[in-house]
Amino acid sequence: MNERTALLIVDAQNGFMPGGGLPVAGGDAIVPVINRIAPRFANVVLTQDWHPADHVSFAASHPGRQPFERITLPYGEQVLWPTHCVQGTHDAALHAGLRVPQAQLIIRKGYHREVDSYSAFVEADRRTTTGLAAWLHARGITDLYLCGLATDYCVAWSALDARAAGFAATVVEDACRAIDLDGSLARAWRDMADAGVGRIAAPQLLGAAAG
Ligand code: VGL
Ligand code: ZN
Repeated sequence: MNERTALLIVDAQNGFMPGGGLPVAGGDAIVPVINRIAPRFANVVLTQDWHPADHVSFAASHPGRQPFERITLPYGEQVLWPTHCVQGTHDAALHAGLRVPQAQLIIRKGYHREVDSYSAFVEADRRTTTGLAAWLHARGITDLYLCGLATDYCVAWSALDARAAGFAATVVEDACRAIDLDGSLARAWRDMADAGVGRIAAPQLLGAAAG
């Protein structure tokens, strides 16, 4: 891939793998797929969900509430999650099998106690930037390929915000896995299609980049 293209690896962390705090079914199956596609990219950026222990998105922070219930916060609806990806823990570490030594940037997100951040670009208040768009623009990057966890939350929100920030965006669908809560996966694919987010499978990407 050329210098204007980057691979964005979203939340490929222990917390979203089987055995993690918020396990995504088959989450670990994306690791070998990512390891196959990443060498094709000169520019690689990773994200890490990075929450304080008392984060507002945790059900445990709301007495009497259970994981996967919804509450209303000042910025809108929030799903309450099981405790996951607490700063500095093994749960928050990147999967040890990832092989992306050339990665240039790790964007951490979700570190403000009162605000969640599914998106790699803008927090859930839809105002606070992570700085990623400015970094990509400054590097002359115009095209993004996205992969990671979870398809219907952090990958989808990141892809939609990438489009809103003027980037071309394509999701590598077999390098992602979904949480799929109440139809969230179908809704995410529909929203992404409507926003002009492309969709490709790793073998096609590898074929297209061959030679
Ligand atoms: C995610 C829910 C909560 C994700 C992160 O990475 O998709 N989902 N925090
Ligand atoms: Zn989170």
